[in-house]
Amino acid sequence: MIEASHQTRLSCGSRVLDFSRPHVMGILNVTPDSFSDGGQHVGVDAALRHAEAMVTAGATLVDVGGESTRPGARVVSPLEELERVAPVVEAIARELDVVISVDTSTPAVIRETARLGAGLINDVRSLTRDGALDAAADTGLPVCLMHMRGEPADMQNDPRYDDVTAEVLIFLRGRMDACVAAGIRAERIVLDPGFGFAKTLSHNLSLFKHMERLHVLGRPLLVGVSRKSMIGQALERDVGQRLYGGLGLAALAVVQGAKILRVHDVAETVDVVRMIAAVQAAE
Ligand code: 8Y4
Repeated sequence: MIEASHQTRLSCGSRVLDFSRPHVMGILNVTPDSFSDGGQHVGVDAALRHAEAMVTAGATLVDVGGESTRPGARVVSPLEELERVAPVVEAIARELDVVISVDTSTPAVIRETARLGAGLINDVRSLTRDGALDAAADTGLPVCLMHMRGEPADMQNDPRYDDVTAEVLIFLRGRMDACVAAGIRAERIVLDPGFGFAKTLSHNLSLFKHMERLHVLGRPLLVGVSRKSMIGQALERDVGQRLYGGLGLAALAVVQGAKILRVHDVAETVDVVRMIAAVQAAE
């Protein structure tokens, strides 16, 4: 296995992640129109209970998102996004021992959730919105930079690459440079290939196969493939039948040195991670 990075700890506000082992990040959607969770975690109480169940199952991060990135999803104003996410972040920070990741591209949400106890900014737009770099820099929190082209609404319109992994690498290096220029030190950055974002099935498979090339950037990798259409397309499975495919990919990602797995199915993924660790710890 390729060693991901020599740095083994990431400071996430009041908590620290130890990257001598991989971590499982549980997905917590707080969007009323979220297709996978059907909007059932809209209430703060329901969201908190779901977060608690994921922490009990072994998640060391929960990713709270209030804006759907699904093509055709309604545009959400910054205030509406904040009203969905903030009470959930506040409740989790008060009740649970977990790193709260906030899935947002919105400067006001970055600033306010950091104040309420967030530990990581997870931006599928890699801090490209006006004011997002400065907002993230001011929080002092780590950021996850993800590869995407265009916007969620149009990203799947005929995406083309000569060498998808090389182009993702160049993009991520560029966003790292932009972060460093804005005062976000490289030590605060997590990188993500962005599976399913502006990529065909062949792009996703090739990028997955060659993911280890991204270790040249020297930062921990986050991988999000849980229930995604790349599994559906490769196996011809509806969204409810993608667990085993996703667990296979989770194992492959860990073997390739990924340090955070963003998943819906926390308990199952934690078993995969622990099983790999048991083998790797053997003589
Ligand atoms: C079924 C379930 C089908 C989920 C599609 C989906 C990533 C991410 C998303 C990712 C990081 C999603 C917020 C898309 N994906 N953040 N966010 N990396 N860092 N789709 O891969 O889960 S949302």
